[in-house]
Amino acid sequence: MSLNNATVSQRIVIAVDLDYFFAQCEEVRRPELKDKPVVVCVYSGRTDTSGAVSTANYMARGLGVKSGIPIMTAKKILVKHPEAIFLPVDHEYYDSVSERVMQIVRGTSPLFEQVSIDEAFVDVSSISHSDFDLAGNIAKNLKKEILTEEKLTCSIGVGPNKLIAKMGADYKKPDGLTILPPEKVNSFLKDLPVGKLIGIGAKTEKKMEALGIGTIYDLSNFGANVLAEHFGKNLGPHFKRIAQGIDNDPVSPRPIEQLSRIITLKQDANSFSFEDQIRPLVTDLSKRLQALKLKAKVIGIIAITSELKTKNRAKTLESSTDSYDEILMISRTLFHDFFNSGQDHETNRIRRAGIRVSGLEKTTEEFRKEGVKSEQQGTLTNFLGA
Ligand code: DCP
Ligand code: CA
Ligand code: CA
Repeated sequence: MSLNNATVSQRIVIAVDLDYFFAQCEEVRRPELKDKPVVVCVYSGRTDTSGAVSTANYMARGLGVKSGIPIMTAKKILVKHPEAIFLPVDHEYYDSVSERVMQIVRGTSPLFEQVSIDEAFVDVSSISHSDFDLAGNIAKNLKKEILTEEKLTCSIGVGPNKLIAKMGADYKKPDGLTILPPEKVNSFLKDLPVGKLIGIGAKTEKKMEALGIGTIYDLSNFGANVLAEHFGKNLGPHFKRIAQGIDNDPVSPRPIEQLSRIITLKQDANSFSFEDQIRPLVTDLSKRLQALKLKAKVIGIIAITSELKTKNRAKTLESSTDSYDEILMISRTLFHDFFNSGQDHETNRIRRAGIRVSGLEKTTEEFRKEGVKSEQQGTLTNFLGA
């Protein structure tokens, strides 16, 4: 009986996507950017303006700047806005912000799946008792926590599966919250253009248009055979299913592979003179490891030179650790070796320094707990089967 209830109970998934992520990160560390158009760029290095726009804040977007356009085009669009700010991407910094945000999101439930630097799903079926109102409150609290802790806004969708949750998150941006219980899914999808379906890109959208398919509703009613003819026997029916809002892909937690912290030094250094600045990173990492009940087998340092080249050094340990003292000691050795190894000290002058722990393993205590859990599950299954 209870097994039956469990299988028919409503699945509820939350999709979180951070707003204009790289550009918002830049606004967080320099709040004076907030009322200016901000364009984050991937400079290819050939000329001062060659390269593409990574992302832009909503003010720049309002003026026509989009991800992927050439930097030159963005400069032309913003020519009458001398206050506009163009910045190079700073992946290490966005990674560290992302990691902290993901830690908050994971706090909602361990049934958590990170899908990109700024995006994650959480299956909240169990913690919301399959109640969409409760799930909506969980989403609101999560938005509040990300804003309080990291000063970042995000958009969240709550739906009966990953597809609908993700479409809900995309629906209203920035700072949106769209709650789509099953009874609202059809009316939500119906009038949207097919291009809004996750997995239908511009090319497919064009092909569909040629077949007379404009809206998601059109697609949901289109003959499965004709779709299979045009898009293949797997993709055709898949498109029809997603147009009906059907998606059975579970939220699948993935193990964390590494954690890192990085800072910009108060001044560029060519020796390990900045230990005081490194200690808080080590504290932070050691606390994170302990909170996650993980230990690191590999300790590494990240050194970003004055010319913005990233260099890494790492040491593999005999036995994994989460200890502040040990991580600090190894980092110290690695930094000393790094500075002493350079034939020419100038090339080892660094601007930013960081620590990375990887080869993460569960602590034995966690293994033991998991063992107990699977034994209990085994017992439960045996009991139900009997
Ligand atoms: N990104 C990139 N180049 C692209 C698209 C994205 O470098 N063509 C990077 C920058 C984005 C980040 O990935 O900040 C996340 O991508 P999103 O598609 O989620 O876009 P944003 O977060 O920037 O904006 P939105 O508010 O629309 O989510
Ligand atoms: Ca985003
Ligand atoms: Ca995203």
